[in-house]
Amino acid sequence: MSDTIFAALDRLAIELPSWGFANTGTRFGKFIQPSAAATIEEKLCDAAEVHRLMGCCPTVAVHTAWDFPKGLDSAGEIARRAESKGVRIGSVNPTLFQDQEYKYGSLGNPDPEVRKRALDHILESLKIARATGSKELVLWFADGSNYPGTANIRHRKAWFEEALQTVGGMLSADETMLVEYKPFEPAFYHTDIADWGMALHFARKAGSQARVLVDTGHHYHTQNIEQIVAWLMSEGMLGGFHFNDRRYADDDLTVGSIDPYQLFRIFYEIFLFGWEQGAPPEISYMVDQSHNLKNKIEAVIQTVSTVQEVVAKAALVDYEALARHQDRCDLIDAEECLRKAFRTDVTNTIFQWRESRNLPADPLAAFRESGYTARATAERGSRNRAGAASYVES
Ligand code: PSV
Ligand code: MN
Repeated sequence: MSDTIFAALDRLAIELPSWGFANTGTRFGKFIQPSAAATIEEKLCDAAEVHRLMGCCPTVAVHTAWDFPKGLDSAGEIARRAESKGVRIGSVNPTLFQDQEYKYGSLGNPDPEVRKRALDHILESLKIARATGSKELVLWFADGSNYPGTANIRHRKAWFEEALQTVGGMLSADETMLVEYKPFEPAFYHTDIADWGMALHFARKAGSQARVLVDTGHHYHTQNIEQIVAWLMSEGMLGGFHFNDRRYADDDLTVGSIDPYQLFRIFYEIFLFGWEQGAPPEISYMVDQSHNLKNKIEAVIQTVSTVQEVVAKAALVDYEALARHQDRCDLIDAEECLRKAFRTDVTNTIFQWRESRNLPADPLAAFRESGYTARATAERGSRNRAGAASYVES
């Protein structure tokens, strides 16, 4: 058992989002944490602290407008700072949703000037990716409309196709572009890339370097996410994940906090595919969560630990026996292969793996003992409190 789990954990790398360490909020407001990061420097420090404790988070996803306000000019320096802290810049996410110009969309905007601006921003993000050593662009669009009849859905589709083809055509063989989908929010009537079928369509149009990104929070209730994962893998089109959990919609809750079995079923499909192919598929695993109430770094440690637990369990499924049971339609025996693995307590084996890799067995306890939050509060607290309209000490 431990060899299987050790091998699975050795292979697992999880990218952390820079925005997961900053004070973010809901549309009803922000609750300020005095220790939260505000600058890219601080976000990199926080991510590096998680990597120091977990050993499996070597890269940090960045959002162009939030992390590179000076654009390309600061990119090389930011990459060097990341490396000096022991991490690297990972996926670059163009920010195509907050500027006033994007009120009616970015690549789907009826105004050709705005579409050009959005495309230029993606191309600038590609240059930033290259200057930081990143090989991945992750594209999420807030484009859509709120009322029937207000947008020409087909024209917008064509504008997306054209722009994504342009970006895809500029990528070299070692670069990828992942297209993310989301059924609604901020648009409430139609969304230009609303589901995995639309994302797959655009990724195919964009050429050989494009794939689909599955954000686990971006699905309707009861959607069978693992089936989407299985289909995308069988088409060679699954590029990556944004991990988080949801109860109602895109809630950005800690992955596995609501439905750990669903996360397990996703990894089961991935391991089954890898077992059949003789090698694990190449997939980027990224976290996309912003915690408003939990201590941000602790929540990220909890997140990464949860993914490790679920991966360890999925690795334990007896895939040979399972395949036999599936062929014979032995339903109970087949299902029990999953249930048995999911029930297995992998805690101690994960602790042993960490110790064997010179990592703290209990990273959450190690983080709390480190005094990091107190130091960050001392350094950042007065600025963070001053930046908040009203601040209540907890
Ligand atoms: C949108 O909800 C999303 O999932 C996209 O990945 C964004 O880049 C990210 O969240 C941060 O807002
Ligand atoms: Mn996402």
